[in-house]
Amino acid sequence: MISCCIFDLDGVLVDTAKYHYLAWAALARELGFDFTPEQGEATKGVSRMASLDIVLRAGGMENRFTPEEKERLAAGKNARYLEYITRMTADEVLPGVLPFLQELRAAGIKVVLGSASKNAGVILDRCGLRPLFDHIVDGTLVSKAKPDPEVFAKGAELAGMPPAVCVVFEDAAAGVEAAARAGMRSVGVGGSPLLDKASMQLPTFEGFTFEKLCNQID
Ligand code: B16
Ligand code: MG
Repeated sequence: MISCCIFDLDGVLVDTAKYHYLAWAALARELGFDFTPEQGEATKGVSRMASLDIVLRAGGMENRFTPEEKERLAAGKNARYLEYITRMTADEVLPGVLPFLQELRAAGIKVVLGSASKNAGVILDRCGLRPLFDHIVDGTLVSKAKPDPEVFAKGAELAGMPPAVCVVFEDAAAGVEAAARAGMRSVGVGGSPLLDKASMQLPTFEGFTFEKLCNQID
């Protein structure tokens, strides 16, 4: 039985991964090195400070900065990221997402957000998605980053649902692992081979329905 669907945000409902990447790449350029899209893959789903460490490591600068300087670098990246996301519109919700969320709500399935992002609220408001969620758990409410299960465990708790009836939708390997550690099944969204541990794969939400979810998941 499935009674609760928990959605990651970046890369599942909206394609903000491209904005994260542009902002990290700009920071790397300021520091004097290139941060490639391939290197950017590793920042998906992980926290802001963990992403900064990935960027600095790519430039051989992992031991260069004090914790205070790192906070400043991360704040600079976030300011640039905010410039992108405060211009987002509902057009940037990924294809098929809206009808699927609406179908879940009409069927009485709990719809929960489980995102690592501290900017989730801005994105949900800009894209008009907030009213579709029963509960929102984001980076402002959790202290342990994915692959820790905290974000999904908290979402299920708020919804009053046991893990066995929850399904997590994720685009990042760290999120798929977090779902498994929370005792939940997961749907790997976007078709990356890095998601092979998910219970099922979903290249796109276009044409996807609750019935297909129930039939296709293990
Ligand atoms: P912020 P998700 C994650 O969001 C992103 O995938 C990841 O790239 C980012 O570093 C993290 O949020 C923190 O984001 O800097 O906005 O707090 O995929 O868990 O929705
Ligand atoms: Mg994501």
